[in-house]
Amino acid sequence: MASSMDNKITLYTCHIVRAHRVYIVLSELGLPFEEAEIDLSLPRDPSYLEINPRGLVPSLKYNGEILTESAIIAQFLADAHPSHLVLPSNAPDGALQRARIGFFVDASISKVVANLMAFIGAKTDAEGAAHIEAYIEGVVKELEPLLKDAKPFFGGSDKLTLAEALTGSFAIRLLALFKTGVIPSSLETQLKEKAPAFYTWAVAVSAHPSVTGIFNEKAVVDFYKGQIEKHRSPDSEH
Ligand SMILES: N[C@@H](CCC(=O)N[C@@H](CS)C(=O)NCC(=O)O)C(=O)O
Repeated sequence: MASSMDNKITLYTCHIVRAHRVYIVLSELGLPFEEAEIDLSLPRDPSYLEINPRGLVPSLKYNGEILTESAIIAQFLADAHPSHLVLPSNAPDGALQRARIGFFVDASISKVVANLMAFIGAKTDAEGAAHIEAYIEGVVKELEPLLKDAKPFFGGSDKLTLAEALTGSFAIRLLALFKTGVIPSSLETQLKEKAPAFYTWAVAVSAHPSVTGIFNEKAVVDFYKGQIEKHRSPDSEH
């Protein structure tokens, strides 16, 4: 087991949704780290491209080793520092818990979050409304059954798990977008009615200090508002 005393951690970041995953894990593990802010509005500096040739954030330097891809970084930290986030794979039920978390995260991103992103990128309000319908269907079919035993977190846990670390940054954005009317409030009403376990889970996740820690609601809401306006504009090339 790695000790936080031995490890120097630098997170290359810009406080966006994917990097937010790594903050949640670092916060839950109580690991000290340094931040290196990457300005995504500028071309990437060659020194950053040496760290991450794709030029994306987040990246992590851990004892001199570079890791990229938010889910891989989160999993690595959880594996290197065993905790309540996830059982070791060789513990009783460890492999099974990891498979369950993996399926939940995959379904969240590919069947649910993908529809929210499509809503944001839609060219017309009608197209946007169809993606919201698909979002609700995705939650009801894919996630609601997996959250029936949440207490309030995945798998009956009273602490955040790796499932929340990898999806909480999306949940808190969803709730912020309801609250501020960027997403039609009918989505919230429908989720409460059709997917109460998901809704209750999303509220609990979004209130957790490890999830709220770096979250700047105004910046996030302004960003998505701007994206929606840009895509819906008649001059949009997208
Ligand atoms: N699959 C990558 C995606 C990372 C990613 O797309 N990051 C975005 C910010 S959310 C980025 O760096 N964008 C900069 C660019 O595309 O130039 C991960 O999960 O780490």
